[in-house]
Amino acid sequence: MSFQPVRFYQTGTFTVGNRLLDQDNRSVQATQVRTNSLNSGHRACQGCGEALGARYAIDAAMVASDRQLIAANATGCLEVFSTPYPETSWQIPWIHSLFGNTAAVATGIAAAMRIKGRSDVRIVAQGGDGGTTDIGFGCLSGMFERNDDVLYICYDNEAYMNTGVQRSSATPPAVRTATTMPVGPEPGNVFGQGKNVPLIAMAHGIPYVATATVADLRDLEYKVKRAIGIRGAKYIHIFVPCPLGWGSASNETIQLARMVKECGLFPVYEAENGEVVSVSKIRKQIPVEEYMRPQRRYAHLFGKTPATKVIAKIQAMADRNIKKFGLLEEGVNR
Ligand SMILES: Cc1ncc(C[n+]2csc(CCOP(=O)(O)OP(=O)(O)O)c2C)c(N)n1
Ligand code: SF4
Repeated sequence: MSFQPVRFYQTGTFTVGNRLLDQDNRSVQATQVRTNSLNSGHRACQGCGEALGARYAIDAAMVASDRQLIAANATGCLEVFSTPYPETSWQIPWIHSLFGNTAAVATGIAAAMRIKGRSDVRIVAQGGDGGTTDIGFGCLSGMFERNDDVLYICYDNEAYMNTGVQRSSATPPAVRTATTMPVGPEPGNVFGQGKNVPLIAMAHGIPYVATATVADLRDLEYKVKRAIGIRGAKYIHIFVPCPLGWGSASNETIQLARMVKECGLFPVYEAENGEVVSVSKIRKQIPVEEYMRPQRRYAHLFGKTPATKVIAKIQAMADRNIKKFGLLEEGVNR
Protein backbone atom coordinates (compact mmCIF):
# COMPACT_ATOMS: atom_id res chain seq x y z
CA MET A 1 0.00 0.00 0.00
CA SER A 2 1.39 3.44 -0.87
CA PHE A 3 2.13 5.79 1.98
CA GLN A 4 1.42 9.51 1.85
CA PRO A 5 2.88 11.70 4.59
CA VAL A 6 0.69 14.44 6.08
CA ARG A 7 1.93 17.87 5.03
CA PHE A 8 1.47 20.98 7.07
CA TYR A 9 1.57 23.61 4.35
CA GLN A 10 -2.16 24.37 4.47
CA THR A 11 -1.96 26.08 7.84
CA GLY A 12 -4.23 28.98 6.86
CA THR A 13 -7.32 26.81 6.64
CA PHE A 14 -9.67 24.58 8.55
CA THR A 15 -8.21 21.60 6.75
CA VAL A 16 -6.10 18.92 8.35
CA GLY A 17 -2.90 20.96 8.72
CA ASN A 18 -4.58 23.68 10.71
CA ARG A 19 -6.42 21.39 13.09
CA LEU A 20 -3.35 19.29 13.86
CA LEU A 21 -1.19 22.24 14.89
CA ASP A 22 -0.92 23.26 18.53
CA GLN A 23 -2.24 26.72 19.30
CA ASP A 24 1.32 27.92 19.98
CA ASN A 25 2.62 26.67 16.66
CA ARG A 26 -0.05 28.26 14.48
CA SER A 27 0.94 31.04 12.14
CA VAL A 28 -0.87 34.39 12.23
CA GLN A 29 -2.87 33.21 9.25
CA ALA A 30 -3.92 30.05 11.04
CA THR A 31 -5.23 31.78 14.15
CA GLN A 32 -8.69 30.55 15.12
CA VAL A 33 -9.92 34.16 15.22
CA ARG A 34 -9.48 34.49 11.45
CA THR A 35 -12.56 33.16 9.70
CA ASN A 36 -10.81 32.18 6.46
CA SER A 37 -13.99 33.05 4.62
CA LEU A 38 -12.11 32.75 1.34
CA ASN A 39 -10.27 29.57 2.09
CA SER A 40 -7.06 28.24 0.58
CA GLY A 41 -7.02 25.69 -2.22
CA HIS A 42 -8.56 28.08 -4.75
CA ARG A 43 -7.06 28.51 -8.20
CA ALA A 44 -5.84 32.10 -8.29
CA CYS A 45 -2.42 32.71 -9.83
CA GLN A 46 0.56 32.96 -7.53
CA GLY A 47 0.78 36.51 -6.14
CA CYS A 48 -2.80 37.42 -7.12
CA GLY A 49 -3.67 40.76 -5.49
CA GLU A 50 -7.39 40.13 -5.89
CA ALA A 51 -7.25 36.89 -3.86
CA LEU A 52 -5.31 38.65 -1.11
CA GLY A 53 -7.60 41.69 -1.07
CA ALA A 54 -10.77 39.57 -1.00
CA ARG A 55 -9.44 37.35 1.77
CA TYR A 56 -8.72 40.30 4.04
CA ALA A 57 -11.81 42.30 3.08
CA ILE A 58 -14.26 39.46 3.65
CA ASP A 59 -12.60 38.27 6.86
CA ALA A 60 -12.84 41.86 8.18
CA ALA A 61 -16.49 42.05 7.12
CA MET A 62 -17.17 38.77 8.93
CA VAL A 63 -15.63 40.09 12.13
CA ALA A 64 -17.51 43.40 11.85
CA SER A 65 -20.86 41.68 11.20
CA ASP A 66 -20.40 39.12 13.95
CA ARG A 67 -20.32 36.46 11.22
CA GLN A 68 -23.69 37.48 9.80
CA LEU A 69 -22.59 38.14 6.23
CA ILE A 70 -23.91 37.33 2.75
CA ALA A 71 -21.88 38.08 -0.39
CA ALA A 72 -22.92 38.47 -4.01
CA ASN A 73 -20.13 38.09 -6.55
CA ALA A 74 -19.92 39.26 -10.16
CA THR A 75 -18.44 37.01 -12.83
CA GLY A 76 -14.69 37.52 -13.05
CA CYS A 77 -11.45 36.06 -11.73
CA LEU A 78 -12.54 36.13 -8.09
CA GLU A 79 -15.64 34.10 -8.87
CA VAL A 80 -13.95 31.75 -11.34
CA PHE A 81 -10.87 30.89 -9.30
CA SER A 82 -12.86 30.40 -6.08
CA THR A 83 -15.72 28.24 -7.35
CA PRO A 84 -14.77 25.69 -10.00
CA TYR A 85 -17.92 23.51 -9.83
CA PRO A 86 -18.49 21.49 -7.66
CA GLU A 87 -15.87 23.03 -5.36
CA THR A 88 -15.91 26.29 -3.46
CA SER A 89 -13.41 28.21 -1.35
CA TRP A 90 -16.11 30.33 0.29
CA GLN A 91 -17.07 29.60 3.87
CA ILE A 92 -19.93 32.12 3.91
CA PRO A 93 -23.34 32.32 2.21
CA TRP A 94 -22.19 33.40 -1.26
CA ILE A 95 -24.04 33.80 -4.55
CA HIS A 96 -22.67 34.17 -8.06
CA SER A 97 -24.66 36.84 -9.92
CA LEU A 98 -24.30 37.69 -13.59
CA PHE A 99 -21.28 39.71 -14.76
CA GLY A 100 -23.25 42.96 -14.69
CA ASN A 101 -25.90 42.76 -11.96
CA THR A 102 -24.11 42.10 -8.66
CA ALA A 103 -25.22 45.40 -7.14
CA ALA A 104 -28.85 44.62 -8.02
CA VAL A 105 -28.63 41.07 -6.64
CA ALA A 106 -27.14 42.43 -3.39
CA THR A 107 -29.90 45.02 -3.21
CA GLY A 108 -32.46 42.22 -3.51
CA ILE A 109 -30.79 40.26 -0.70
CA ALA A 110 -30.78 43.40 1.47
CA ALA A 111 -34.51 43.91 0.77
CA ALA A 112 -35.25 40.29 1.68
CA MET A 113 -33.33 40.62 4.95
CA ARG A 114 -35.23 43.83 5.72
CA ILE A 115 -38.60 42.10 5.18
CA LYS A 116 -37.48 39.25 7.43
CA GLY A 117 -36.46 41.70 10.14
CA ARG A 118 -32.83 40.52 9.98
CA SER A 119 -31.10 43.87 10.47
CA ASP A 120 -28.12 41.97 11.90
CA VAL A 121 -27.27 40.43 8.51
CA ARG A 122 -24.89 42.57 6.45
CA ILE A 123 -24.57 42.37 2.67
CA VAL A 124 -21.47 42.67 0.49
CA ALA A 125 -21.39 42.86 -3.31
CA GLN A 126 -18.05 42.37 -5.01
CA GLY A 127 -16.56 42.34 -8.48
CA GLY A 128 -13.63 43.28 -10.67
CA ASP A 129 -13.17 46.64 -12.34
CA GLY A 130 -14.88 45.42 -15.53
CA GLY A 131 -17.93 44.24 -13.60
CA THR A 132 -17.96 47.52 -11.69
CA THR A 133 -16.90 50.37 -13.94
CA ASP A 134 -18.31 48.94 -17.18
CA ILE A 135 -21.13 46.40 -17.40
CA GLY A 136 -22.32 46.68 -13.78
CA PHE A 137 -22.14 50.45 -13.63
CA GLY A 138 -25.89 51.11 -14.12
CA CYS A 139 -26.91 48.70 -11.35
CA LEU A 140 -24.22 50.15 -9.09
CA SER A 141 -25.35 53.73 -9.66
CA GLY A 142 -28.94 52.66 -8.89
CA MET A 143 -27.78 51.02 -5.67
CA PHE A 144 -26.03 54.26 -4.69
CA GLU A 145 -28.94 56.47 -5.69
CA ARG A 146 -31.42 54.43 -3.61
CA ASN A 147 -28.86 54.31 -0.77
CA ASP A 148 -29.37 50.55 -0.44
CA ASP A 149 -27.82 49.00 2.64
CA VAL A 150 -24.98 47.21 0.81
CA LEU A 151 -21.19 47.45 0.86
CA TYR A 152 -19.90 47.21 -2.72
CA ILE A 153 -16.23 46.24 -3.06
CA CYS A 154 -14.42 46.68 -6.37
CA TYR A 155 -11.16 44.76 -6.80
CA ASP A 156 -9.40 46.87 -9.39
CA ASN A 157 -6.73 45.05 -11.41
CA GLU A 158 -7.22 47.51 -14.24
CA ALA A 159 -8.48 45.15 -16.97
CA TYR A 160 -10.74 42.17 -17.72
CA MET A 161 -8.34 39.51 -16.49
CA ASN A 162 -10.59 36.48 -16.43
CA THR A 163 -11.22 36.56 -20.16
CA GLY A 164 -7.66 37.32 -21.25
CA VAL A 165 -6.65 40.87 -20.27
CA GLN A 166 -8.96 43.11 -22.27
CA ARG A 167 -9.17 46.84 -21.56
CA SER A 168 -11.77 48.16 -19.10
CA SER A 169 -12.67 51.75 -18.32
CA ALA A 170 -10.30 51.45 -15.34
CA THR A 171 -7.29 50.58 -17.54
CA PRO A 172 -4.71 53.38 -17.26
CA PRO A 173 -3.41 55.32 -20.28
CA ALA A 174 -0.56 53.80 -22.35
CA VAL A 175 -1.07 50.34 -20.85
CA ARG A 176 -0.76 47.32 -23.10
CA THR A 177 -3.73 44.94 -22.99
CA ALA A 178 -4.99 42.37 -25.49
CA THR A 179 -7.22 45.09 -26.97
CA THR A 180 -4.84 48.07 -26.62
CA MET A 181 -1.71 46.81 -28.33
CA PRO A 182 1.53 48.83 -28.30
CA VAL A 183 1.40 49.74 -31.97
CA GLY A 184 0.99 52.95 -33.97
CA PRO A 185 1.86 56.52 -33.04
CA GLU A 186 0.16 56.31 -29.60
CA PRO A 187 0.81 52.74 -28.43
CA GLY A 188 -1.26 51.15 -25.67
CA ASN A 189 -4.43 52.47 -24.07
CA VAL A 190 -5.65 55.97 -24.91
CA PHE A 191 -5.26 59.00 -22.67
CA GLY A 192 -8.16 60.98 -21.33
CA GLN A 193 -10.80 58.29 -21.09
CA GLY A 194 -11.88 55.87 -18.37
CA LYS A 195 -13.89 56.35 -15.22
CA ASN A 196 -12.96 57.23 -11.69
CA VAL A 197 -15.66 55.28 -9.84
CA PRO A 198 -14.70 56.34 -6.28
CA LEU A 199 -15.26 59.99 -7.31
CA ILE A 200 -18.48 59.05 -9.12
CA ALA A 201 -19.64 57.20 -5.98
CA MET A 202 -18.91 60.34 -3.96
CA ALA A 203 -20.97 62.39 -6.41
CA HIS A 204 -23.96 60.23 -5.43
CA GLY A 205 -23.48 61.56 -1.86
CA ILE A 206 -23.53 58.05 -0.33
CA PRO A 207 -22.52 57.75 3.35
CA TYR A 208 -19.11 56.14 2.82
CA VAL A 209 -16.53 55.77 0.04
CA ALA A 210 -12.94 54.60 0.49
CA THR A 211 -9.96 53.50 -1.54
CA ALA A 212 -7.30 51.05 -0.35
CA THR A 213 -4.48 48.86 -1.62
CA VAL A 214 -3.25 45.40 -0.70
CA ALA A 215 0.00 47.00 0.47
CA ASP A 216 -1.72 48.19 3.65
CA LEU A 217 -3.96 45.37 4.82
CA ARG A 218 -4.61 46.91 8.24
CA ASP A 219 -5.95 50.04 6.54
CA LEU A 220 -8.07 47.86 4.27
CA GLU A 221 -9.49 45.93 7.24
CA TYR A 222 -10.23 49.16 9.10
CA LYS A 223 -12.15 50.58 6.12
CA VAL A 224 -14.20 47.42 5.61
CA LYS A 225 -15.08 47.26 9.30
CA ARG A 226 -16.10 50.92 9.24
CA ALA A 227 -18.25 50.42 6.17
CA ILE A 228 -20.01 47.38 7.63
CA GLY A 229 -21.00 49.50 10.65
CA ILE A 230 -22.69 52.15 8.50
CA ARG A 231 -26.28 51.81 7.21
CA GLY A 232 -26.90 52.70 3.56
CA ALA A 233 -24.75 52.38 0.45
CA LYS A 234 -20.98 52.05 0.85
CA TYR A 235 -18.24 51.70 -1.76
CA ILE A 236 -14.63 50.51 -1.33
CA HIS A 237 -12.25 50.47 -4.29
CA ILE A 238 -9.21 48.25 -3.72
CA PHE A 239 -6.10 48.37 -5.91
CA VAL A 240 -5.05 44.75 -6.59
CA PRO A 241 -2.04 44.02 -8.84
CA CYS A 242 -2.42 41.10 -11.26
CA PRO A 243 0.92 39.39 -12.08
CA LEU A 244 -0.52 37.59 -15.10
CA GLY A 245 -2.19 40.58 -16.74
CA TRP A 246 0.47 43.13 -15.85
CA GLY A 247 3.51 41.01 -16.61
CA SER A 248 4.87 41.56 -13.13
CA ALA A 249 6.65 39.11 -10.84
CA SER A 250 4.33 37.32 -8.43
CA ASN A 251 6.51 38.38 -5.50
CA GLU A 252 6.16 42.07 -6.44
CA THR A 253 2.42 42.39 -5.84
CA ILE A 254 2.71 44.16 -2.50
CA GLN A 255 5.59 46.34 -3.66
CA LEU A 256 3.65 47.53 -6.72
CA ALA A 257 0.60 48.27 -4.59
CA ARG A 258 2.81 50.32 -2.27
CA MET A 259 4.51 52.14 -5.15
CA VAL A 260 1.26 53.13 -6.88
CA LYS A 261 0.31 55.04 -3.74
CA GLU A 262 3.78 56.46 -3.15
CA CYS A 263 3.97 57.90 -6.68
CA GLY A 264 0.51 59.48 -6.45
CA LEU A 265 -1.21 57.53 -9.24
CA PHE A 266 -3.64 55.89 -6.79
CA PRO A 267 -4.76 58.20 -3.97
CA VAL A 268 -5.82 56.37 -0.80
CA TYR A 269 -8.57 58.16 1.10
CA GLU A 270 -11.96 58.03 2.82
CA ALA A 271 -15.01 60.14 2.04
CA GLU A 272 -18.27 60.63 3.91
CA ASN A 273 -21.41 61.97 2.27
CA GLY A 274 -19.42 63.13 -0.77
CA GLU A 275 -16.59 64.87 1.12
CA VAL A 276 -13.03 63.58 1.59
CA VAL A 277 -12.44 63.15 5.33
CA SER A 278 -9.04 61.45 5.49
CA VAL A 279 -6.08 60.87 3.21
CA SER A 280 -3.13 58.47 3.51
CA LYS A 281 -0.17 60.71 2.91
CA ILE A 282 2.73 59.70 0.68
CA ARG A 283 5.59 58.63 2.93
CA LYS A 284 8.39 58.93 0.39
CA GLN A 285 7.49 60.18 -3.04
CA ILE A 286 8.77 58.19 -6.02
CA PRO A 287 8.58 59.00 -9.75
CA VAL A 288 5.89 57.12 -11.69
CA GLU A 289 8.64 55.52 -13.76
CA GLU A 290 9.79 53.51 -10.75
CA TYR A 291 6.30 52.02 -10.40
CA MET A 292 5.83 51.40 -14.14
CA ARG A 293 9.21 49.94 -15.10
CA PRO A 294 8.83 46.46 -13.45
CA GLN A 295 5.56 45.83 -15.33
CA ARG A 296 5.70 44.38 -18.83
CA ARG A 297 2.40 46.10 -19.74
CA TYR A 298 4.50 49.31 -19.83
CA ALA A 299 7.56 47.73 -21.50
CA HIS A 300 6.97 49.54 -24.82
CA LEU A 301 7.63 52.86 -23.02
CA PHE A 302 11.09 51.76 -21.87
CA GLY A 303 12.73 50.54 -25.07
CA LYS A 304 15.98 51.80 -26.61
CA THR A 305 14.44 55.26 -26.80
CA PRO A 306 12.24 55.71 -23.73
CA ALA A 307 8.88 57.39 -24.43
CA THR A 308 9.71 60.37 -22.24
CA LYS A 309 6.72 62.44 -23.38
CA VAL A 310 4.27 59.68 -22.49
CA ILE A 311 5.96 59.06 -19.13
CA ALA A 312 5.80 62.81 -18.43
CA LYS A 313 2.06 62.80 -19.16
CA ILE A 314 1.57 59.97 -16.67
CA GLN A 315 3.72 61.83 -14.11
CA ALA A 316 1.45 64.84 -14.63
CA MET A 317 -1.57 62.66 -13.76
CA ALA A 318 0.12 61.64 -10.49
CA ASP A 319 1.02 65.28 -9.76
CA ARG A 320 -2.61 66.31 -10.28
CA ASN A 321 -3.73 63.67 -7.74
CA ILE A 322 -1.08 64.82 -5.26
CA LYS A 323 -2.39 68.38 -5.52
CA LYS A 324 -6.09 67.52 -5.58
CA PHE A 325 -5.98 65.20 -2.53
CA GLY A 326 -3.13 66.91 -0.65
CA LEU A 327 -1.09 63.70 -0.63
CA LEU A 328 2.22 65.28 0.36
CA GLU A 329 3.09 66.42 3.85
CA GLU A 330 4.81 69.70 2.98
CA GLY A 331 8.56 69.54 3.49
CA VAL A 332 8.55 66.01 4.91
CA ASN A 333 8.40 63.38 2.24
CA ARG A 334 10.24 64.59 -0.84
C1 LIG B 1 -22.83 39.60 -20.22
C2 LIG B 1 -21.47 38.98 -20.17
N1 LIG B 1 -20.53 39.42 -21.02
C3 LIG B 1 -19.29 38.90 -20.99
C4 LIG B 1 -19.00 37.91 -20.09
C5 LIG B 1 -17.61 37.30 -20.11
N2 LIG B 1 -16.82 37.74 -18.98
C6 LIG B 1 -16.76 37.02 -17.84
S1 LIG B 1 -15.72 37.67 -16.71
C7 LIG B 1 -15.29 38.91 -17.76
C8 LIG B 1 -14.25 39.92 -17.39
C9 LIG B 1 -14.16 40.19 -15.92
O1 LIG B 1 -13.32 41.30 -15.73
P1 LIG B 1 -13.31 42.09 -14.37
O2 LIG B 1 -14.68 42.43 -13.94
O3 LIG B 1 -12.37 43.24 -14.52
O4 LIG B 1 -12.76 41.03 -13.33
P2 LIG B 1 -11.33 40.30 -13.27
O5 LIG B 1 -11.49 39.01 -13.99
O6 LIG B 1 -10.33 41.21 -13.87
O7 LIG B 1 -11.12 40.11 -11.81
C10 LIG B 1 -15.99 38.83 -18.97
C11 LIG B 1 -15.84 39.75 -20.09
C12 LIG B 1 -20.01 37.46 -19.22
N3 LIG B 1 -19.78 36.52 -18.30
N4 LIG B 1 -21.24 38.02 -19.28
S1 SF4 C 1 -5.34 36.59 -13.81
FE1 SF4 C 1 -4.79 38.17 -12.30
S2 SF4 C 1 -6.68 38.57 -11.12
FE2 SF4 C 1 -6.93 36.61 -12.20
S3 SF4 C 1 -6.30 35.02 -10.74
FE3 SF4 C 1 -4.50 35.54 -12.01
S4 SF4 C 1 -3.42 37.15 -10.86
FE4 SF4 C 1 -5.50 37.01 -10.03
